Amino acid sequence: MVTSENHNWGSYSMLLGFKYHDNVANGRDYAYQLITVPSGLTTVKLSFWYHLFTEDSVAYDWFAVYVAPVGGDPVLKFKKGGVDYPGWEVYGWKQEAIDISSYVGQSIYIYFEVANMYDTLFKTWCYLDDVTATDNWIFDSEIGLRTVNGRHDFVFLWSCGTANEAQIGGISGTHTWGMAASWLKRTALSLDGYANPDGSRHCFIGWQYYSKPFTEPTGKYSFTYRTFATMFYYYALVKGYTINQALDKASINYIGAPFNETQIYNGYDYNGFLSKIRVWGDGSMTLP
Ligand SMILES: [Ca+2]
Ligand SMILES: [Ca+2]
Repeated sequence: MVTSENHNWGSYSMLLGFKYHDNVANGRDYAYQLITVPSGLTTVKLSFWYHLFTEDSVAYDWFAVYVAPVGGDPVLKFKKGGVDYPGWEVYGWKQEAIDISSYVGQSIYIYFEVANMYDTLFKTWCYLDDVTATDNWIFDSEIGLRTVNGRHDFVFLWSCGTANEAQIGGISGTHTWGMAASWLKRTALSLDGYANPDGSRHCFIGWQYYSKPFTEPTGKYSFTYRTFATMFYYYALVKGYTINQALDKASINYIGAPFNETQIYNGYDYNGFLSKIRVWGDGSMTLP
């Protein structure tokens, strides 16, 4: 069922399983979607967010995801079970991404399933939200494995969701999460490094929620946000301005107002999400 009682983004999610239905021994509640993975792509990932509730043990009930090529057998791609009997566990929302690059050029069924096995005791159900299949994924944790500690002092990611405050990230040994932590290998950053530069000589710029398309006009003449971003780099790298000065100069010339008077700094609503550029760390630094 579609429900508004628990969701990750937006107002709704899909509820699978036996929350409102009597338990069925060896019952499987499922939903599926046929998609075609376009040929010519190299890295394609299926991403989804799930929130699993279970009263049962890992051996008896689970949430699982299968991929089945048309005319082929389903292949188990993800499985998450409960806790040891007599557990009662509420997991938070979690994102999972499955590599489906091997299905490029094929049509596949994607199955999401909640299984209640063997008996009618102890219910299990799962909410599912934000299912997407996209190419050219870059994972924060994979970046963290490939970046050298102390090497990256400035990073600007013009991409959705790269600077949501709850996702500034963290570092645990070689494992990192969040784009800022994965690139800069640090999380102690001013959360408004434009208004309050922290003097750390480390700066991460990203987008909270939705980023502006490069092709979108800024409102000044026929300039687009591509021009703004390009000229930011020109002022920062060629002219030797500080990050803040380069943001302001590009903003005045190609958006029509200082950076802190623009909607990309102050935020604009997109699909109910306050979206904006976030400057974390030291906006007063200059780039070598
Ligand atoms: Ca939703
Ligand atoms: Ca059960």
